[in-house]
Amino acid sequence: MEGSKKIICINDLSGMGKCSLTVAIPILSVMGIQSVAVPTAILSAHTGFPNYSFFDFTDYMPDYLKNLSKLNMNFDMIYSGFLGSENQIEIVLDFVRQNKESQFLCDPVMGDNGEIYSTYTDKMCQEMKELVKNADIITPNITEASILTGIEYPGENISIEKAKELAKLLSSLGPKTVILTGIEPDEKTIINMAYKKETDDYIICKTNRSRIDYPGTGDIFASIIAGSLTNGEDISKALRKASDFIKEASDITIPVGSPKYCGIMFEKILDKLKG
Ligand code: PXL
Repeated sequence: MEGSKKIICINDLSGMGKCSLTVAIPILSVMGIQSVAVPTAILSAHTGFPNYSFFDFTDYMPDYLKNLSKLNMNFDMIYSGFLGSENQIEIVLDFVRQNKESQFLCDPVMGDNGEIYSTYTDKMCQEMKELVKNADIITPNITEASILTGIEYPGENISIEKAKELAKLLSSLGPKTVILTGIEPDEKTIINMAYKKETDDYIICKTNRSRIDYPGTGDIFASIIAGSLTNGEDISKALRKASDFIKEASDITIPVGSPKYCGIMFEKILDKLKG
């Protein structure tokens, strides 16, 4: 009756940079899903650019979410990404608790390459753990996995055995499915791995690594996973789709020589996500 499937996308809107809402919206649309955008902050460009403006949307979020709820629509999934303040994480947590019938995919965007983002405080890390506890699916990289579990950052080039331990440890925090991203067992390979608590099984998706890692690819990855799972595809198919898409878009971007912060030219191959 309500038409297409719907995913609530809680993320920032960055004008330049191909990340967050500006990738989630086109990706979900081409996958036949309506994205219901909930901005967390509005930036002229993401924070990796030489300069940017930043408008924190936290104060507007409770009223925004209250009004969305009053519409009595059925939202298939809530998908959260970049969150900018303690208060914002609490607002998202409340919303998730009030909408238990929707799947919750939490991409705990907190850091990269062993570094926590400068906007993150200790209190925000605690709040993020609480959010993760309430998630059905999480998609951390190894930096985020180490922050969430409290283990020392082991670097990206961990063994598959170590990655399996880490994924299982993360699932003990609450989520039924953990997708650990960006495992680099050697220079040429990138592995995205899923652990399903219910069946105690691991799905390993290996891809040839691109020469350059671009910002925003984590958001593209999580958006494709959200769309694919909402469309009823299994985790193995979702992982393959997301990993291959990012590899292909990175490979067409590298020869162009654009600054890394401009992200990957995913628009050129968006149609591959159809059907
Ligand atoms: O996930 C990438 C991202 C999203 N949102 C903002 C960012 C970045 C990466 O730097 O700055 C605001």
